[in-house]
Amino acid sequence: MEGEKAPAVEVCKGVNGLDKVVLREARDCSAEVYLYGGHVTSWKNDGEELLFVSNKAIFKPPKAIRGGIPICFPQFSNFGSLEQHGFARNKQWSIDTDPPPFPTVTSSRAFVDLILKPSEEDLKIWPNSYEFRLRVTLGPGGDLMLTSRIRNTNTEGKTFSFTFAYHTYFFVSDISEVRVEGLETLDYLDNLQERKRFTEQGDAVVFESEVDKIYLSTPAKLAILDHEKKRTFVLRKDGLPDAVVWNPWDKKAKAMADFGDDEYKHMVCVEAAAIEKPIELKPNEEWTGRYFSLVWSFTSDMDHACIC
Ligand code: TA6
Repeated sequence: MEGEKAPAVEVCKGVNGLDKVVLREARDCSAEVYLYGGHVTSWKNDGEELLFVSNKAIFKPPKAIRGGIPICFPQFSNFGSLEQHGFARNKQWSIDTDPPPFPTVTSSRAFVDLILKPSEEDLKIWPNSYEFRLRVTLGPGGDLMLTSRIRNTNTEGKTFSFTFAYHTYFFVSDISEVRVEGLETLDYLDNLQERKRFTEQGDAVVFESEVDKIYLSTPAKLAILDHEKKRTFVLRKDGLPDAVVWNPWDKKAKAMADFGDDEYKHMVCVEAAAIEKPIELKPNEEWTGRYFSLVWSFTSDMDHACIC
């Protein structure tokens, strides 16, 4: 391999021998996706990690990997009778060798198509036939895009509905220096107050204690400012009207076995989601949920991002 350029797409073994796909682009940009959970666990620009994965994360089914981008499907949190956050994040996905044409033309070579379909066992838990296609693309500029296409393949005319989230864990330098912008004046459900509905009063979401909020009908663009690192994550989402903001803070951190006591200081979850209005699909209908993020550095005299 000496001197040879690393391939744009490489299937290899990861933690505990689990299959993963490594995507590479110029400028030392890369991403890693585990087939277990269809789970992105790394996204780097200029060799620097941008996603948080706990040092105590468990890479062993059936436990979901703590960090990266778990996919919540067909249920977000406990919005239903299934296990917390549904089952897609603890299922074995496979590489989709024959995906249907992709809606948008991509200039990137660094992408992978994964697919999840229910087994006979799964149908006993959630009696719906579906095809869940996930494309993970690492753009030439280091941006990361996840595109989910979920098709109802029920034969006996049955409609199904689901809720969904890309439960992204961003790596931040110091949570007390972080602001999430784009959610001001919006209504949210507070998971710490029996999901009572409130309106965001602040001009940004900041963190001084545990936060667990579901923002409703948000703009398609949001931003996460990490002042200490002088960088901004710009998120764009399609087909995902809501956004969840979560930081467990100290007590919840201590209560999670697969999370370090102080790790809450270095992560924030900002999740593109569809929760308030479940997605309903008739047989043969398909839903697309796209999530895109890029990162850029801002100069010290800027006190907020322009997410125009
Ligand atoms: O997205 C926020 C949230 O729903 C929180 O309520 C918290 O439970 C978090 O997800 C983590 O959930 P997990 O099942 O991964 O421990």
